[in-house]
Amino acid sequence: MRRIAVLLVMAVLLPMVVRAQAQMTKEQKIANAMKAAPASISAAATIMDWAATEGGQMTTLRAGTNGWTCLPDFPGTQGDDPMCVDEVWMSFMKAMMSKTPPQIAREGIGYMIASGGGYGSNTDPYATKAAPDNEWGYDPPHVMLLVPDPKVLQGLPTTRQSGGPWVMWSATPYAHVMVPTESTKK
Ligand SMILES: [Cu+2]
Repeated sequence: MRRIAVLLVMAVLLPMVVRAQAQMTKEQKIANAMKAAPASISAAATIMDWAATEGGQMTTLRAGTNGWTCLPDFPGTQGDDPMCVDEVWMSFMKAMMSKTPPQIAREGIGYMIASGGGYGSNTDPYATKAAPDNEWGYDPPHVMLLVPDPKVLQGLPTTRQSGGPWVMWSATPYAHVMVPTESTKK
């Protein structure tokens, strides 16, 4: 999920991002985004592209019909982790990008099951690189869950080392459950 967060601080790296994105054609971005979820979901999903500039608008690469939205890999970061998310997750991501509290109306589901995975902080949604205290590490392909009441997350593991589902960014308004679909080791 950290991919979204990284977008916020990409302004400094923007020239690099633009160059990297230019390497993927529109068709390649759509194909990449669709790898994030089972084909039964991504086939009819709306495919959006990341905003070209910080604070800019995401653009629609392909309109969909099933309420799901897929986004391609964010090229400025290590790994290959496109995502497909439902409406609850889309609203959560917009809240993150604007640093406002998320309004989570019901349980939300997001898929990042493309092989490849990514790297990020398990404690800081806005971290862009490793720091001694931010649990930087490998996030395997996973399904992500949002819950309306964060209290129900209490007692769940909060680190990747559990090997199974864990709560990412547990001490923040952006806490969510990560459910690995492959080994958490890399
Ligand atoms: Cu994720």
